[in-house]
Amino acid sequence: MGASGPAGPQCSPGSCPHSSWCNPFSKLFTFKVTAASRSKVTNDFLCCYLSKDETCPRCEDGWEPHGGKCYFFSSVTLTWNESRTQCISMSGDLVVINNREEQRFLESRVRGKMDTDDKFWIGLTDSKNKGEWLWVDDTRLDSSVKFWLGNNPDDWRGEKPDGEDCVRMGKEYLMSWFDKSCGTSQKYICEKPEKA
Ligand SMILES: [Ca+2]
Ligand SMILES: [Ca+2]
Repeated sequence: MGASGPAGPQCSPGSCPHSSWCNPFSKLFTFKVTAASRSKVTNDFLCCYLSKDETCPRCEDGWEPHGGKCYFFSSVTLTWNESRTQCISMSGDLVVINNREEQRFLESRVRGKMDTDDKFWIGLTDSKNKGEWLWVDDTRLDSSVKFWLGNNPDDWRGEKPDGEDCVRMGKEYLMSWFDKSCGTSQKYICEKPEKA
């Protein structure tokens, strides 16, 4: 729409009055059309819609959108705690895998990002109580939504005497979770909601 579009700061390049307006099917848009001045809202919507690729990214640079969430796949390695701190500093947290579809997406994405043996921390740990696997949002691991590989979790003590209390994912299968000593350095996956 550019120079011929409605005047006002909300239509300047690089801004959007409300990113939800970029979605003509969103409830907010429907609500605004009903509740506010129809012509103004339509203008704002058109402005936003026509330039949405530039002005309404769903995720920040470096984050990948999927299913209403944004995902960050690190290229550096950190311990599980350091990884979590890093995700939180970017307004997210380590990824919580809520269903099979999300696991499938993540598995397909890490596949192209792994060197020989590196894998990615996810937000699952039993460091509070051995054997009680909790996600970083404090939900308990659902027995119908788990993707351990082979005989994991095995709490192997060959590497560190306190065993393996954190979970990383990788390997080219849907079943791709391994418990691992939290103090080892791994790549990691952060998750946060799309921009409102
Ligand atoms: Ca999730
Ligand atoms: Ca293990």
